[in-house]
Amino acid sequence: MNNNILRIAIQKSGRLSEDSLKLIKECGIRFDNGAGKLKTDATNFPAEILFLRDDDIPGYVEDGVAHLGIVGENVSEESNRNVDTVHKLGFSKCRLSIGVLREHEYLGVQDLEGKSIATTYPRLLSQYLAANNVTAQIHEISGSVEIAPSIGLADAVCDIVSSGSTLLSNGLKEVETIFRSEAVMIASKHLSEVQQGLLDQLLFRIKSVQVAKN
Ligand code: PRT
Ligand code: ZN
Repeated sequence: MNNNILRIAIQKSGRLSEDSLKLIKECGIRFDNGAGKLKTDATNFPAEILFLRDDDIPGYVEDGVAHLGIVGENVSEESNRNVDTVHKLGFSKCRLSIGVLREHEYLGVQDLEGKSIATTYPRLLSQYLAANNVTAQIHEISGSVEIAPSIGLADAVCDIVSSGSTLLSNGLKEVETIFRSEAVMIASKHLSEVQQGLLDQLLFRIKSVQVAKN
């Protein structure tokens, strides 16, 4: 493998994609992002861009297949992969919250004792419950989490919230925020000296772009 280039993994298609591409371009890195491509070479910087599903990015970075990745902190933390979080990027802000049916009179986290909670974030949820001495049943499901309480599949949900309108339209209310997230840059723990130098250059450019915006 070429230890003199940086392979940067970003989300192929989703909420992070546009801002990830914009950030890379704002750093002055040029590349051809031909539609449908899974990998592209930068033309003026020793880098390659990989386009992946966000959930796969922490694992690729841990394994060193990619050297850098842009993902939500929620995905990186849930994955529990051994990577370095090198910079917070300020976009795709959201929170991981617990929601219960609107008519449920919720008095505090102890109300979750013995309840079932549907989520795609079992690790972050179990950490939160343990920290609060609550024992609840975690129902891991892969999507459409918010519908679970209204169809009797679970008493509560733990899912990503941004505006709150999805909770609302499913008859739920947000009762606890367990994690606040934004897009972050993660890096492999096994960078060559050249790659570390390239990362430093990139971080310098990212910070300059962020300062210029504030
Ligand atoms: O296909 P791939 O696996 O790559 O993408 P994905 O579908 O898993 O992820 P995607 O593109 O939906 O989200 C990528 C990242 O964006 C997430 O990991 C978060 O870090 C961040 N993000 C920011 C969000 C939201 N805002 C968000 N609102 N991720 C998901 N949502 C969903 C949430 O799951 C819920 O269904 O939007 C709904 C809630 O939104 P509101 O505005 O109604 O509260
Ligand atoms: Zn995903």
